[in-house]
Amino acid sequence: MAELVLLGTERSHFTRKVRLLMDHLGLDYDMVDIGNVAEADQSLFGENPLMVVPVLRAAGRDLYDSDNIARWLVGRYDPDDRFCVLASTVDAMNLHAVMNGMMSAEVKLVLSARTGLEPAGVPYFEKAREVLAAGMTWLASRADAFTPAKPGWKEFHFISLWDHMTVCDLVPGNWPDLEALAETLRGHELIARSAPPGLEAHC
Ligand SMILES: N[C@@H](CCC(=O)N[C@@H](CS)C(=O)NCC(=O)O)C(=O)O
Repeated sequence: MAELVLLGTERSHFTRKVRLLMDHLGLDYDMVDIGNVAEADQSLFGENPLMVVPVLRAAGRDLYDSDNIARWLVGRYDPDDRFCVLASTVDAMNLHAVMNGMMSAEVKLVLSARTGLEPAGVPYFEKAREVLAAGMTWLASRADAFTPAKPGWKEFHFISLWDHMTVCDLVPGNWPDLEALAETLRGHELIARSAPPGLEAHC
């Protein structure tokens, strides 16, 4: 086993943003696919009491939460923060907050359906769909904030969100600027490498 072990799944968007960072940092790591993230078995998640992935196993410790993991990796392996993980402008922080929130809204919709709770028509889940639509409008109006020719943390975050929404058929409507952004990002070999299973069928 490598010194760094990432617990996650091939489809998990929160895991993918960390994988993209690790791949771009050139880190040697093993990925352990934990299977169904809807399981209520804490031992699957490196004993993370929140029972979510990703979890990074490093130096004998388990580290929880994608953003914590990214910050830890930068502190240890990339002091110059080449991929702008630590960007702290209001615009950068809002961008990440919105993308994280959209990813969480997706998790609600996907896992409710997976665990037998049909989301259609339930106001709580309808709000999650509204969040995806409003978030998409918000992101589309800021498409020029992304630099697809030189991907960094915000582009890793965006493609993780977008590809997952695509695979899960959750993209509300047409977003030409964001689709073009995603296409350019997918053209980078290091990004294409971690594409979620099933994406080919949509592209
Ligand atoms: N804030 C967490 C969110 C992680 C998360 O929600 N992961 C999803 C998979 S993409 C999960 O494991 N969900 C299981 C559940 O909600 O029961 C992070 O950034 O790591």
